[in-house]
Amino acid sequence: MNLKTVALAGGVGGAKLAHGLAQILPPENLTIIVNTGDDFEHLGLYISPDLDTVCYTLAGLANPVTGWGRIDESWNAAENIAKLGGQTWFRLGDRDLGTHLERSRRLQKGDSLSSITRDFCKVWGVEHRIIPMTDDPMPTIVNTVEMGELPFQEYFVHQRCEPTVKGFRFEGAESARPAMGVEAAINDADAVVICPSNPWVSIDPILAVTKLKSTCGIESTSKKKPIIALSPIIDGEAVKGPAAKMYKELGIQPSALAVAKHYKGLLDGFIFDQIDAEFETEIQNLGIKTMLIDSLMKDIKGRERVAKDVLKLLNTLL
Ligand code: FO1
Repeated sequence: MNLKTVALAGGVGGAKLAHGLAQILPPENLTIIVNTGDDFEHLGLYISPDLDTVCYTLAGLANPVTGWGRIDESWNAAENIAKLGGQTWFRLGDRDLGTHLERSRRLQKGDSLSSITRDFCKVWGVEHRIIPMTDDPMPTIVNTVEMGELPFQEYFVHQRCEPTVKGFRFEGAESARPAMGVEAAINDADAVVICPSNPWVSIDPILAVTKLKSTCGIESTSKKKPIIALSPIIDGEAVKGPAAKMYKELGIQPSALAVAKHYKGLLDGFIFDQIDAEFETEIQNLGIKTMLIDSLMKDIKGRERVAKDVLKLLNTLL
């Protein structure tokens, strides 16, 4: 059962499966590559929401209600910023601010995002490797009907995902290099797991980092390592976030089938919720091995259960 696995993850949904995998795989057998397309500069600080969500989740420090930010948070700084007329649409708690202050300080003195993440994980007691997809800037830009191009957090938080999306751009993708350790982790892995994150704005950026697709053996002729994905869409809806709304706005009916097609050509296996059994034959006809499960991860037990299902499917593909 001890497969060397690389997991590709974005925010809250991806962090849940990564947390489940970290419960059953030892640190030397699980590396999590995280989207940094949501990163942005705010209040003069460099903020990396998906990295923090994955790190906090594996450290047991994540706010269990929102999935992002810290548990046991206080909001004194934010209250003071509001009184002073500053921006508080992006909710930054006092403990979370400490992370952004120290990360920003170290980035300014020239440390890489991946080295900072490694050091923070040590302090937070996270033994599994969590690596940003790249140490280079690669901000996701959301093109919308009503407001044109928006930086990701402006669309996602400030505009509450209300604008109609027309497309996405990953600025700097052509020159962004995989962060230290990313390619080696994928090369050494027995399998790759695409976590149930938003395919458009959490997983596609990771796959857009130069060479990552070929490193996954997706385009090269070398023996392809099995790649599987867990659907973030259940019964036509996203468990959390705008993924289903994005599919609709891009003219695609949101479903587990739409997600399987989204990753066309990459997948050897696909896990989706039993409520979507009607799509099984069509997904199998894409040449993909399927597994139907109860894919909702309501608590740590659920995360572990789904992670075990992922490894079970992977084992049939090796
Ligand atoms: N999401 C929100 O919807 N509102 C917020 O105020 C907010 C603050 C925030 C602070 C730190 C952090 O790491 C994440 C935060 N998020 C917030 C979530 C974040 O926008 C998303 O998790 C990702 O960027 C998309 O997965």
